[in-house]
Amino acid sequence: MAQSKKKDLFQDKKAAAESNYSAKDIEVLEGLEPVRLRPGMYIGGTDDRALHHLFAEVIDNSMDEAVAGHASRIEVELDADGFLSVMDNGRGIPIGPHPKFPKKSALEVIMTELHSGGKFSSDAYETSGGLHGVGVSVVNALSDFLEVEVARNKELHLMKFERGKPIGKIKNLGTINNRRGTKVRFHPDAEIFGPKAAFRAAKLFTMARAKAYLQPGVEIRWKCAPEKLKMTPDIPETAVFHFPGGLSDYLKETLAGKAQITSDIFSGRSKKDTGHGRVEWAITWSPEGYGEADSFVRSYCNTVPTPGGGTHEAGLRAAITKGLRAYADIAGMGKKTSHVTPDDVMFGAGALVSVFIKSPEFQGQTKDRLSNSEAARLVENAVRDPFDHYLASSPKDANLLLEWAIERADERIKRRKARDVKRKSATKKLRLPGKLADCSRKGSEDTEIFIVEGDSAGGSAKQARSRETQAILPLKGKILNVESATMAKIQANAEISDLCTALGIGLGKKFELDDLRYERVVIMTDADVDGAHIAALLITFFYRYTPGLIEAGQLYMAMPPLYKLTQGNKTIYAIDDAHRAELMETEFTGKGKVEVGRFKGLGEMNPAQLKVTTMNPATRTLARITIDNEDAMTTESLVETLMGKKSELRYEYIQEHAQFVDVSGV
Ligand code: 28F
Repeated sequence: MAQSKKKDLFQDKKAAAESNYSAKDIEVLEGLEPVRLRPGMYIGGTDDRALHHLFAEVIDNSMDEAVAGHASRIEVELDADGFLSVMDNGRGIPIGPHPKFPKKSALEVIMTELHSGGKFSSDAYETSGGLHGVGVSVVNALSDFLEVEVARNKELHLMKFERGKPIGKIKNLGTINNRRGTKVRFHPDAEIFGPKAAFRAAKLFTMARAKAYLQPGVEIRWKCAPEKLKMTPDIPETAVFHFPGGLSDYLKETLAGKAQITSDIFSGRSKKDTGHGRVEWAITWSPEGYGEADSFVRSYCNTVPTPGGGTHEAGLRAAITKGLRAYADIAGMGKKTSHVTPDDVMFGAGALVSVFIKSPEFQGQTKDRLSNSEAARLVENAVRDPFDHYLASSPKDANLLLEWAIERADERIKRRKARDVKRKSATKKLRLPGKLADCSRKGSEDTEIFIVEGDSAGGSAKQARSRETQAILPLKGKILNVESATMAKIQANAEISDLCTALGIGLGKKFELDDLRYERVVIMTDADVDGAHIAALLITFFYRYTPGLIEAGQLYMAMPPLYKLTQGNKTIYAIDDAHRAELMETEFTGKGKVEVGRFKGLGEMNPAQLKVTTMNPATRTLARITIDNEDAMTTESLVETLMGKKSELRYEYIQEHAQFVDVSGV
């Protein structure tokens, strides 16, 4: 969107705020604007992955028609000019007047209003993947051109859009006899995705094929212009995907002839629909691994991939682990399997699980993890009995699988012992930053590293710590703001490379939680504006380059006290104003004045005070940093707004939130 236009929008909103437009007008103003202003909020970014999310949104709507039994064929076509078409032979998007916007057709509303494809509000669909994302109106907003054809009641209708705005009215192109359904043809907007952005044939091909595995009844036809296949000659110009064997076929394709531990794949689908949804699964084990990975688990909800895993995967793991343990007990191997964990059982597994449930909830930074707890029960209950039968009916396979899991457990324990020794010896070899005061404990269990602001605080922290389990890394001033820095700049930054060396970790894809040299990473900065800024810079760094550390719940903030309260020979500490008020009420008798001292910074505290208030696990409080999975898109956007380059977003954020700042207490 042109810069000037963006300012206009702000001016309009500001003007609106000042000249009290009614909310209705602002509502009308917005329409799809928020989508173009912050695409990251809706499709997780504007990179290649986000671009292909547009295709997912469109085909998911066709898949919903197929899963609901109204469509049997979907056609996907990538043209030489970069336009992508998806067509189904379903009922066709309704084109009558929309109940809420009588002047507009249902089609126009669904294409131009956010979240208007609301399939849950109607009983048109039992389950829907389409609303897992954000709906086709988002695709419309982010396309410089989009046209939709609806063949319904033997009439063909056409409507065109540019960047989400209708170009003319819906057109009736007359009678059509041999066709029904919906076709969407669109081109991603270079203003959003950049001039070089283009759909990749290989990715579209793989995504379309996966959909066919997930809905055995549907046939998906692929067509691609030869110009789009230059980079990937192994992708054909045309193909037909139709897999009656469902996930079992999918898994066979993935295995591509790999050796298996058991004689065959264990697969199935839930029998009766208990009203809680239905499940399909396929699992086998291979000693060859899957490329880089030891195991291969792919899960889906209403045909939508859930790369972040979730409760359905947990249900599968539970059923397999409990089933194998139960078999071991019956076979008199219970003792030998007591140390076997679900990770050991799933090591080498190639597993697919696909659930169909009514109201899926997704979590994770890109909303790609299923969080419905009923999905775990649904899958475990569906898989457990058939798995018990599978094991009982082929004891040879069952024993092979059991031995496999026991070997994995033994190996894991050996590896952990070796790693602990390596860690300690590596510390000697590893060029650790000189300023790191490391802890003496061998293993990482229950050890922690305090990242401390400034040398003076670092000094008293080194005296206050427990040498056996607590390491101190003093930082000089503010670290680089990674939100607006290139990877090259980040890798060249001395403070950040010292931090990574001390933690023993790599960045981004190189990050392995197992490499972490401590169990907890604690940010310990002054409780003032500078300290807060340094903490924000560090948290931004960890969020962007080692999110796994936060998701594992291993990043913390120390909570140094703001106040020291003394009455006679009683001294206690308060971490903030509210805590001080509470302690004044509950901890002191009426007799004698209570001295209130305020700590300006960590350096002001003597080691004994720092230890008891902030570092000693027995007496301190730590705040664990978490990503708000409920609405992680907000986290994504908030980090971008507060730490990113687009100052106008910060301006708007401060404007919107300024009124909540309490200036009285300054
Ligand atoms: C290429 C993309 O989007 N296909 C679609 C339908 C069919 C219906 C529908 C869609 C909003 C609230 C229902 C028709 N008749 N392909 C597609 N096919 N949306 S999107 O309805 C959306 C309404 O609930 C449809 C009867 N019921 C539903």
